[in-house]
Amino acid sequence: MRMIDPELIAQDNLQAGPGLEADYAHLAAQLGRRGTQIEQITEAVGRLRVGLPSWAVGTGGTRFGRFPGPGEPRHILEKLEDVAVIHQLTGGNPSISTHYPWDAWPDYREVAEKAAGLGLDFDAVNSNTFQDQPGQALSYKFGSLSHTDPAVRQQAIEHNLECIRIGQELGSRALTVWIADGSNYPGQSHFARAFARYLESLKQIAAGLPAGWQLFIEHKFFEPAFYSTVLADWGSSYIAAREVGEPCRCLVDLGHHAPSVNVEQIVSRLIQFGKLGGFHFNDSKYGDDDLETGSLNPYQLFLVFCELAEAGAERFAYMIDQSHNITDPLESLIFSTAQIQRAYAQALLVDRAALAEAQENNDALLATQILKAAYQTDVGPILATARQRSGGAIQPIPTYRASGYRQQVAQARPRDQRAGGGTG
Ligand SMILES: [Mn+2]
Repeated sequence: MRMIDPELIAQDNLQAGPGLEADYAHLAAQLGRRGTQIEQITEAVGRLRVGLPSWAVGTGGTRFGRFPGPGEPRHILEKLEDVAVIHQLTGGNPSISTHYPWDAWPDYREVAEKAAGLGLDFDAVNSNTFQDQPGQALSYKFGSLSHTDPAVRQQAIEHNLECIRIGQELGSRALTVWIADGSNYPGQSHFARAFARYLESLKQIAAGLPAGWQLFIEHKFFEPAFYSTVLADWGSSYIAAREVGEPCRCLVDLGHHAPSVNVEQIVSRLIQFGKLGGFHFNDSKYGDDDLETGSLNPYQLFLVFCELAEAGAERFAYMIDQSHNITDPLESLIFSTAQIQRAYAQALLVDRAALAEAQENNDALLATQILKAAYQTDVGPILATARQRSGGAIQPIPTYRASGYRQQVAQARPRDQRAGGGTG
């Protein structure tokens, strides 16, 4: 089932095609003179899978308020439709990451069948122990997996095991655990004892993983706890992943570090010691702003991809984790997907032999110029060609707007104030 008329995409591509062909040929010649085969880059971009979270297709919000947009999906089946539209246009977003209990549904076979019919599969399942649900026996006000009360910890562990069971029905192969546990005041929490309780809980969750599954953990340095968080930084995350063992890997969310932290170096460390699991992409200026990836700091995104590309980027799991407050979420996700693909293509253009030589010779200026030469190449024709070859749109946002999809779903989906999202 296709959500946007393929004829519209074909017509738009027919208009934009001749210009793209000329631009692509020009870029191919330019890269050829540098010894780079454009086709290898285009194929690699076409293979990159960028997962979308179910919570990002609704309007997010801030702690001050939320301004719902028209036609927001009201449940998981409608979220699948929105993700399918994005994938149809980009060719790069074949999977969805679901979240429980937000995406709870009476029959998960129905969800799996709907996804299969739309050509989608399931990324990591996400648990939620950062808020209390109606009817929940014990509260997470003072923590979940690291709570002082073993009964609260057990409840949080069982919720994660339930998420794994749902994931098995859907065909997921990973569980992502983000905890909000931490403290607001010095002295409130014993750092070591809280971390020990967290590790013990995590080991029990890992023991419940089916064969071949991964357990992703995601650090965050503050919020909602404002003095300390249990899994504050990449070092804590690495230690936890090592303690828990083989299936456990670290996720890096770009917004979960203090401003100016060298995220690309963190990525390098985690790769070097075998514990990078993947990414949550977004962008920020101040904190966990969850703005569109690459909207503020595309050079950082490029530098991150330089590390990923060197290690073989296709080994890792990628997902966008954003909150869209004033835009059409589908447009924001299309935009971010292209930014991610752009950073990857640019990173593949780095002359690695020349860079290694400059590094060995301590030629600082040449080394940084080599990176700039790749970053300053306009790889737009590569991205558009990869999209077109996958059946997507050369210009996905104009085609999306022309399709009238948002107007259609605004009619079909009466407003529900409860829908939406936003997580760590
Ligand atoms: Mn995240």
